[in-house]
Amino acid sequence: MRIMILVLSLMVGMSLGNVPFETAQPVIACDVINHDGKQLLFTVEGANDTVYSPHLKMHLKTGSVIKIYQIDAVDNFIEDTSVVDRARINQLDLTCIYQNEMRSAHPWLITVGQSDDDAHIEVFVGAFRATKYFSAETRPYFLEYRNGVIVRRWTGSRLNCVAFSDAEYVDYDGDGRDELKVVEHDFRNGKPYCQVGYYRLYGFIPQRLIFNR
Ligand SMILES: [Ca+2]
Repeated sequence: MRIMILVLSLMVGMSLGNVPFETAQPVIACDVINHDGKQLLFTVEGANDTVYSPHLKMHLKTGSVIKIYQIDAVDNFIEDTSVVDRARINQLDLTCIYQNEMRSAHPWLITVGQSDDDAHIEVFVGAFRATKYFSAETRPYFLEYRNGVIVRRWTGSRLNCVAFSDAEYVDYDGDGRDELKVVEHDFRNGKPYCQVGYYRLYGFIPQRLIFNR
């Protein structure tokens, strides 16, 4: 249910009406979700900087704004929201229904899902910033889209590990609710290691349900 946008290319000739989706703002990451009979596209977009994660030893291209679009053409709905590609999105008729400036958080990843009993949409954003006690690294932002706005649920310095390189809402255990799958990175005895953890918010606190590696 998530599409990481890692390259900017291939979009020549693809357009949204007369305005190519890509040209208005560079799209860094996006995800699509079915919601209340509609389809919504969540994006991280806008020009910002490229940051370097000392723990992941990789560069991350960041955006400046979170936007939500309604996909208008009913007969154009995305059938499988897990495999939507960038070219497909550029062919859709989109109406921007919300945007939220997040430049200072340096967002580089977004994934959306439904992990509890209410109708609000869970939104997880990969941010990158320093905190009071830690130097700049990837930061988990658990947000929620409710009543037409994005609100903060839980933002913290880290989950189980120092950094994460990917995240995606998926229904891991098949119970109809999405868990947040996070690819996390840490050091053990001085050596880097990676694990995949599955999280869900209980109240306002993320709890790891299981990790499988
Ligand atoms: Ca589940």
